[in-house]
Parts: sequence; structure tokens; C-alpha cells
Amino acid sequence: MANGTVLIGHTAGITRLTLNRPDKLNAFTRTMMAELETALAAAGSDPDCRVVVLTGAGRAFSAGQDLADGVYVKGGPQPDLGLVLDRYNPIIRLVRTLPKPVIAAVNGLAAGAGASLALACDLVCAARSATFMQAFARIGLVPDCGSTWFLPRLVGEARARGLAVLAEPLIADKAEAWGLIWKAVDDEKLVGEIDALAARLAAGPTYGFALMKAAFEASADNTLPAQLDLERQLQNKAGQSPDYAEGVAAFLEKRTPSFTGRPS
Ligand code: LHQ
Repeated sequence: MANGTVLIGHTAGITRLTLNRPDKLNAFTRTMMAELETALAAAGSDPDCRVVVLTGAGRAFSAGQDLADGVYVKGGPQPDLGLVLDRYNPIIRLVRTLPKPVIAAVNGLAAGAGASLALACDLVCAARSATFMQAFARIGLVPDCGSTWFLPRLVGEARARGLAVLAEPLIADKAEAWGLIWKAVDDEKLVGEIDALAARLAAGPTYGFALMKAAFEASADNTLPAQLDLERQLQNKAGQSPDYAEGVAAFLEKRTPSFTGRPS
């Protein structure tokens, strides 16, 4: 989409989705949510897409919900924000269930639903100048789009609650140190770092990655015995993939594997 609120690019197995409302710090409008959901679903079913990179245009990743897009009308009726979340939640579910890795390239501030979206991704790399802000409390809201689920799991209850209640920006270095994100990199190195990471994952065992995502997703609710059973089932599937055969053959032949990413 050339002039959309989400720019879409495809190269060599990599789909790049760029939130594109830089003047408004890529705050989410209804249009942007719809375009992102459509683009993610398309990337999910595109066999030529083996990794998705999600980033923002300009100086922010995303400032979260566009507060001027019908979620508040001065003197008007109280809105049902649950209906607003009915538009976000499918996006978060898609990121989590997409059968390929999703990388968040957090180029700048990620606030509110923008922070939640980044945290939903499989790998989060942030520019050192980026900050993560659970902005919700600043406007009397509850963290949403999965943040109350992601935060305690990533950083523990104490830090999760502090981030939510205080709604202060957390710098990328500290986010990395706390385990909120994978990595903070120098601003000028972010694009190169993401390109290298995306190229590496695009050449990876995509089907295995999809099964891996399913395993991690289920682990949140599973007992260890149930998770062991699930791993057994998933490994059975992975073991029948051509990438397993190729991976082992390449190891034994002392060469680099050439993965197709396909289940069969
Ligand atoms: C914005 C926004 C924005 C509109 C910057 N909206 N224009 C919420 C509601 C409903 C249900 C579902 O769930 C949610 C989830 C959420 O995401 S709640 C959290 C919503 N986000 C916020 O509360 C953050 C609001 N923004 C800010 O506090 C500041 O803009 C931050 C601290 C992010 C950045 O400050 P500055 O660097 O000083 O930039 P700025 O404020 O000057 O913003 C630049 C422009 O972007 C400006 O527009 P303008 O036309 O005046 O130049 C802002 O109005 C616009 N903008 N965030 N969320």
C-alpha cells in the first residue's frame, strides 16, 4: 500500500510493515488498525513471507490509541472502550499466532497500545533512544492489548505493577536489562541489526518456528506434564518436516543447512 497508514514491503522472505502516521507519532486510528490487521493476516498466509518486521515511521514506534479518533467526545456520551478493543485484540492474537516470527523494530517511543503491540512480538529490538511507556494510567485507563498479561510474565509482578501504575517511560537499555525486550542497540545500528536478524530468520526453519510459537503460547496455561505432552506432539510434527531432515543432514555433512520453511 503506497500511501496507507501501514506501509507494506516484501523482499527476500521478509515482510516489513511500517506504521505510517509520523505526524501523530503513529497513533492508532480505526483505519490504521484495519490496515494492520489485513496486512498481518496476509503475511500470515503468504508462503513467501517467512518473517514479519513491524516498525514505525518517524520518531516513534506508536503512541497508542489516537485519542482524537472517536474514543472521547467532550460532553458527549461515555464511549464503550470495549468496542475499541474489539478492533485491537484480533491484531494482538494475530501477532501471537502468526505461523512465522514477528520482529518489533522499536525505532522510538512505544506508548499505550503501541507498547503492548511491541511486547506481543516474538523479538523486540529497540533503538537506545526508544522508550516504553504504559501510558494508560495517565488517562485513567487499564493497560490493554495484552500488557497486563505480557508485563508480569516478562518482568515480574513488582516491575509490571510499577510500570503500569506510574506510567513513566522506561528507556530501552533498562527494558533490556529487565528482560522486557530482547535487545537495545545504538540508534544508527537499528536498521542494520533488524535487517540481519530478519534475513537470518527468513532463512530459518519457518515451520519449526511456528510450532515453537505454539509451544510458548500454550506454556502460559499448561502444567509441566501437559507441556511435556504438547512438546511431544509438536516434536513429532517437526521431526517429519523437510527442514529437520535437511538440518541433520547438513550437520553431518558439515555444511550450512538450506531450509525451505515448509511443513512438508
Ligand atoms: C497523538 C497521540 C495520541 C492522538 C501523540 N493520540 N495524537 C486507549 C483508548 C481506548 C481504548 C483502547 O485502548 C487504548 C489504549 C491506549 O493506547 S491508551 C494510551 C494512549 N496514548 C497516550 O495516552 C499517549 C498520548 N501522547 C502523549 O502523551 C505524548 O504525545 C507523548 C508522551 C507520547 C509524546 O510527547 P511529545 O514527544 O511531546 O510529542 P507530542 O505530544 O507533541 O506529539 C506529537 C503529535 O502527535 C501531536 O500532534 P500535533 O498535531 O499537536 O503536533 C500529538 O497530539 C500527537 N499525538 N500521541 N495517542
